[in-house]
Amino acid sequence: MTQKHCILIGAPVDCGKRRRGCLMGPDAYRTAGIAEAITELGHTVEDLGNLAPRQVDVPAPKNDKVHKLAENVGWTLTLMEAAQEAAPRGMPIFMGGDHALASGTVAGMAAHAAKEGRPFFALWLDAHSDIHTPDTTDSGNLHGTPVGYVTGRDGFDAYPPLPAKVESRNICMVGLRSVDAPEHAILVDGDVELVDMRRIDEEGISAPLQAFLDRVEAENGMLHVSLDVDFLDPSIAPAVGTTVPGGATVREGHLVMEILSDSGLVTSLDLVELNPFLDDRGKTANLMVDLTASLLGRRVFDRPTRSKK
Ligand code: 5AB
Ligand code: MN
Ligand code: MN
Ligand code: MN
Repeated sequence: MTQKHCILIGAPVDCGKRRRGCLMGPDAYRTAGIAEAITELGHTVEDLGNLAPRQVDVPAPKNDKVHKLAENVGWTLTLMEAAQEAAPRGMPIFMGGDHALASGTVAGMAAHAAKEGRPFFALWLDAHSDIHTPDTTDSGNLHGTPVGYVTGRDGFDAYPPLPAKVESRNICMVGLRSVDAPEHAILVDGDVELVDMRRIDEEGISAPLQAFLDRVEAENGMLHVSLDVDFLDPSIAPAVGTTVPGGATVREGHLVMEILSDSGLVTSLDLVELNPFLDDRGKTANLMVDLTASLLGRRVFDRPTRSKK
């Protein structure tokens, strides 16, 4: 694959939910050798270290369950800016941190695409749809709301105005198996591309993914990938607070990354929800780094592996 300049951005966001530990994520990826793995593939790496949230004051949320609104808004501002700063220089890899960080990274990357005059697409690899708003969330955990924010849903008045709204038809969610009722209501009437686990069981993971990538390519789009640890089955990726059984296997995870890599379409990546406090001897951090390596071109063989007669 063509050489990339990868920009590692530590986003120790831990305010998107109540269970603590995701703030250790960026250092777990570093410990698992993310920079070395990328360099080994012939790319260059720059690590910007860990960022900190902007300090902001916000009005009290209407829904009093909402947890740490000001800190979430502060992180959104920081990361929206960081994404736009890094994107013109290379491929940003946001090392989370919980999924609340995607409010900033996705909004920032969408703003960058708009500046470039290119359509923006997002691939959401997750057990959950994360399309709540601060008004619809029952848990009050804002890591369940980034898709709601970036698609311009109402209820985000405390957040910065979106520089560029993400078109819901340009979002593909893969791995779905836990969707709350208010999210379900929005999704069934909407045009987000939905690939739930049943569809993966029946059709395999490559056909629906390839169909989405064909659209990105046809429109010369920029593609952001948001990889939530809970996309993967908890038996292979235990280091996450929101485990849902029946997730993607190791091979499905790698296959997605290999297909993405072959497409050459990915322009930015989130690695989110890793909680190293819950890990088993670094197993999940190592798997996330291996998946990142597959996305950046690591292969056993270049295809085809079968010898021609
Ligand atoms: B994650 C739930 N829908 O709103 C909620 O891990 C879970 O970033 C959200 O996908 C999970 O609390 C957020 C029940
Ligand atoms: Mn998520
Ligand atoms: Mn999730
Ligand atoms: Mn989670």
